[in-house]
Amino acid sequence: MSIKIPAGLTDLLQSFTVEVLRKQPADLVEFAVQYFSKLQASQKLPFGNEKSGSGAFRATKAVNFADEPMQTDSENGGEDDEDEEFEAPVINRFSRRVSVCAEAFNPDEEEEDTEPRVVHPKTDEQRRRLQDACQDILLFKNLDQEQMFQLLDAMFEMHVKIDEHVIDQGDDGDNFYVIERGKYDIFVKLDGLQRCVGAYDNRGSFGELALMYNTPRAATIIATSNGALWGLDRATFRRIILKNNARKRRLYEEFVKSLPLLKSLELGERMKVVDVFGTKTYKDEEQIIAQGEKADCFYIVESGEVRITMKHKAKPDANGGVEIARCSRGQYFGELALVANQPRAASAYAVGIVKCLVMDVQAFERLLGPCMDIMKRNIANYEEQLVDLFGTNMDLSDSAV
Ligand code: 1OR
Ligand code: 1OR
Repeated sequence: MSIKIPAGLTDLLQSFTVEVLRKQPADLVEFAVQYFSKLQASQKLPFGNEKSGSGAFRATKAVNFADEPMQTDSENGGEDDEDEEFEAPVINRFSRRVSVCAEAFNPDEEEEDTEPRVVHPKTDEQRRRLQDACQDILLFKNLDQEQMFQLLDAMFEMHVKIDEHVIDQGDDGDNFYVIERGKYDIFVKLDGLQRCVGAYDNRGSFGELALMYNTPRAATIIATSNGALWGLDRATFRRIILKNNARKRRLYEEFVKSLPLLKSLELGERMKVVDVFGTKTYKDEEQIIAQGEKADCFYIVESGEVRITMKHKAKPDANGGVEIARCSRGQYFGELALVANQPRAASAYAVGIVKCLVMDVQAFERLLGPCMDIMKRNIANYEEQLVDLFGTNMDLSDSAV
């Protein structure tokens, strides 16, 4: 008669034995009680599969990925200094490192998610760097905490050498990439010629399009310095991001249909806009844009009001700048610097709580070309208003004090 060994028992006992050998406790039974109690508690945590329970707590405190209210530490059980030395073994449901078949996934089906997870174990230091790199990734902004932890678990570190091709246009999409550091040029073949159409400078992400839409790579990405990236496999990306995109499309379909700015886009193109934006929430008086800074995002107000202020050479003593405009639901701002390729012409502040849809410059250029006429007409308007407000005929690039 064969005796069935329960799944996980060997790993559990091995990890416990390693801890005993490492710590050499005087009271083995007491140590075992502590060890397994903490293990049980750590498995209720999002990072329970990772090395250290305490590291996981710190990491969740440091970063606020989701815009929806996150669990507080007290809800999580709070930080416990006694956990400092605790090594939670890798034994739970995340521990198998396997790939899943992405193409079978249908984001619209709310079926129970039973696929095995991809996990690349990381040190606390790696996880901190990863969280920093992912903090501003717009595609990750609307994820819930559990989805975010699954993404972080699945990501893997890559070092890139100058001149390396990270992606080649026309290839199948394997990974999505988040930039930790380094510069990367974007090349697109236009009329048979390879042209540099943009660049990433130590921030941002790329490689989402082939994975989202099952298309060949739309651009070539070449490192112009040595760099570091975090990769995310196609299957995990599709399982989490496509599901989230389906939800976003349901939530935002009516809103984007109502936006005058997007009226030149077909419905399918508007939905692609929804796919790539992230939402950000700002507190009363929080600065959204700072005049004079380099620009890499475009904003549409979903709720609340945004105050635009400008400091100008013509009125140097206006404290904090002159209020020049307000934007409310459905209106946009932050386009001027992207269109004119110049620093921000004005500052933007939240009036009360404000929620914005935010799009990065690459998506702005890729998707909003057909909306450029409307934006350019508005920009011409700014120049006229500038004369009225500041009594000068300087152009907008003179605005920074
Ligand atoms: P991907 O999976 O197709 C190449 O692999 C990646 O380059 C792509 O995802 C985007 O993440 C990124 N057009 C297409 N892809 C771009 C572009 C882009 N910029 C970055 N990527 N355009 C440039 C906009 C500045 C439009 C060019 C006509
Ligand atoms: P940005 O990327 O330069 C600041 O970042 C944003 O403020 C800018 O894009 C516009 O979207 C927005 N002049 C310049 N920028 C303006 C103005 C404006 N109004 C809103 N923004 N004027 C006000 C016109 C009613 C004219 C200046 C006096």
